[in-house]
Amino acid sequence: METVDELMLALQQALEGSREWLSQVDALQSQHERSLLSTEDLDEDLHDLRHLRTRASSSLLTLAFLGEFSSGKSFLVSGLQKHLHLERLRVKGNLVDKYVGLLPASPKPTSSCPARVIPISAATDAPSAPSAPSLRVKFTDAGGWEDKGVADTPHKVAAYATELPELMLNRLPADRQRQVAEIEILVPDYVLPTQLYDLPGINSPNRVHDAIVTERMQDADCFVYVARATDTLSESALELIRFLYQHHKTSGKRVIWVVTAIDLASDLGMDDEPKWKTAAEQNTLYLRESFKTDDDQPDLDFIGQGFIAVSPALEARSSYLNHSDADLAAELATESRMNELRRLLTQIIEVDTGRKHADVVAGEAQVIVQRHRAALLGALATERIPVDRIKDELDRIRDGVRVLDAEVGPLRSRLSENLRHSINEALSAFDEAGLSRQLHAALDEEIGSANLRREQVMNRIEVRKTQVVKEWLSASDGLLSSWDAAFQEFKEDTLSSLRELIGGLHLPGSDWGSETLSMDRLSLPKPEQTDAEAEDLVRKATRIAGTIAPLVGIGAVAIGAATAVAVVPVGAAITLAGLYALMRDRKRKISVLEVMRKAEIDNLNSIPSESKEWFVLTASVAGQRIIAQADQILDEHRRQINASLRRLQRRLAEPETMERREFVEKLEAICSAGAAVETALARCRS
Ligand SMILES: Nc1nc2c(ncn2[C@@H]2O[C@H](COP(=O)(O)OP(=O)(O)OP(=O)(O)O)[C@@H](O)[C@H]2O)c(=O)[nH]1
Ligand SMILES: [Mg+2]
Repeated sequence: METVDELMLALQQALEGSREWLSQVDALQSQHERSLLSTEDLDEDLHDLRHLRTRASSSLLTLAFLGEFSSGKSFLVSGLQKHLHLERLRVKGNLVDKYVGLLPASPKPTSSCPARVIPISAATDAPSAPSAPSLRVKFTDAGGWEDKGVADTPHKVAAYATELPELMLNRLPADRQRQVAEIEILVPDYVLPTQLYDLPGINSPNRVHDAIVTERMQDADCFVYVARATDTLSESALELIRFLYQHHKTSGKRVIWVVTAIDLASDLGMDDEPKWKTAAEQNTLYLRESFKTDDDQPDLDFIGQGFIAVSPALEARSSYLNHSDADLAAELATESRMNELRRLLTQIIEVDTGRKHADVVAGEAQVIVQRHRAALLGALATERIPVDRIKDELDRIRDGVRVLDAEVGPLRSRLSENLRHSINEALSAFDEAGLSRQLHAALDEEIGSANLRREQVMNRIEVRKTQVVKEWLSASDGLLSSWDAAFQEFKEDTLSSLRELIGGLHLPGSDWGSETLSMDRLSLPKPEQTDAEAEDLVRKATRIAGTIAPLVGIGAVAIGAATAVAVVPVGAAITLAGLYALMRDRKRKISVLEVMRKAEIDNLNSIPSESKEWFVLTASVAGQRIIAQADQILDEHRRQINASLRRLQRRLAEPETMERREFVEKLEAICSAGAAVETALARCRS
């Protein structure tokens, strides 16, 4: 098997091949003044291919960083890409150190928004790709990303990342009243092909940020939990770690544990070990105590090898000293242990995420090439129709269009009905009473004798709930596996209905068409779905969900749906993260221990119905996504028909010329070149 490096090289070449091929199509149509593909589509797809090349070279791993306030996340994110720099300033006559990173850092808790640090490659991205980090901002009042220019000063980034009035003054005047949803820093010079998400904690006062955190957790391949080396983990961190636990349990994603700022804890303790070492060991021990499996063993899937210790600040100091004292600089770089963390990340790319990312990128590019090749084959076939048959062909297609247009509407309603049916079918496998019994069997005794006022005890109960629900739902005859089957059937039905409808009207060159209409085409989303599309999806899904399960208050539905969009991964296995948020939010108001226990035991009864509501909503969004994609495919088919009609009309009016013959020959050559481009992309898929 080829290495990830070889695979990436092949993918880059295949993507470049795809881009060149599309440019050739563009050249052919302008040279012969014939329209083959819409120029708008072509421009957009050329842009998407460029973007895919960037992703293929720079985004082989996505990490979501979480940790308590001021734990050192932002320093670490900047440091990993070697964008944390030490500056020595003279303040009131004294020399002081100042670290400057990509993201604002502050020793005081500030509520900052979610931030992404995305590597871009100047060679492959837009020709105008900047050579310095640049800032993009998404506001809550508008959909897309807005460019805010070079991220040259920490103040500029802080102006958008935080909502402190004195910092917001550094925004553009028009932006001062706006609320930021998320920021993004694009870095052209980076050391790891990794996207880094710096996330504020959960339960932020800002609902939008909460939803983005959930969404980013879904995107991420792995999570990084960051703790400071100067303290050890305590109960205050448990809620966040449990949140991670629930995400880990439902998604299987790995957690990397990091203690940072070890330069601040380098003095020796009683045992003659530096304090950071003790902190890392203590923290690992704490995890082993707090997260146990059924048989009372530490949950090693979650804990892994435990905490890794690093200091981005030491590495920044090392770079600062590199010119004046190379030996000391090398020593500090080793002491910072940052390369150990990078080695671990590189290993994850090599054994795990690299191929997965390559597969998705190649799949998205394949869909683009396939679409255009289908259109070109259609054009070619039209050109080959003998002159005396053109008029019949025109009549035949016009008749077919009438039939097609009449069938599209009913198909749409049938798909929604099928989805409802699939969800109900999956639900029939969901034994709510069984889950309730299981929860009581696993927890009643423990709760009955527990001191529920202790966070550690509550933690154990919450961990246990997570385990029971997860096991119940993912058992071989449980809700998730029956949904997987029902959803697969729904997708296959949708695909064959589409094929039937599209195949019903035989366009010139469309013998090849059914091949283009693959499951990939139906289930791979366009690279960036616009917010308007996502919102619309939520609305539709809520409608479907509403007719199946009675849902709690309207507010909860809206929030649930907003996050549900985010929690449905491509391929749509159901995740339950949002469900746990419901469990977590349950207020425990009762003060007497006995009553608390009883309430806690009663609470178990509501978990099955909450699971059900959550499932229905999440499954609806997954299904609506497929229906939206089917809609797009039909729209495109309609456009192809129109193009065929135009071409046939043009041929009727046009005499046979040398120019036309030459054009047809070139078109033939381009169609076969397209097949080769597609094969090259297919080879990059695992
Ligand atoms: N000496 C030293 N200080 C560090 C290091 N990492 C973080 N710090 C300090 O800790 C403070 C907080 O770090 P941040 O990176 O802002 O922490 P954060 O987790 O992003 O904080 P919030 O975003 O506010 O939650 C910084 O201002 C630094 O003073 C480190 O490796 N060494
Ligand atoms: Mg921060």
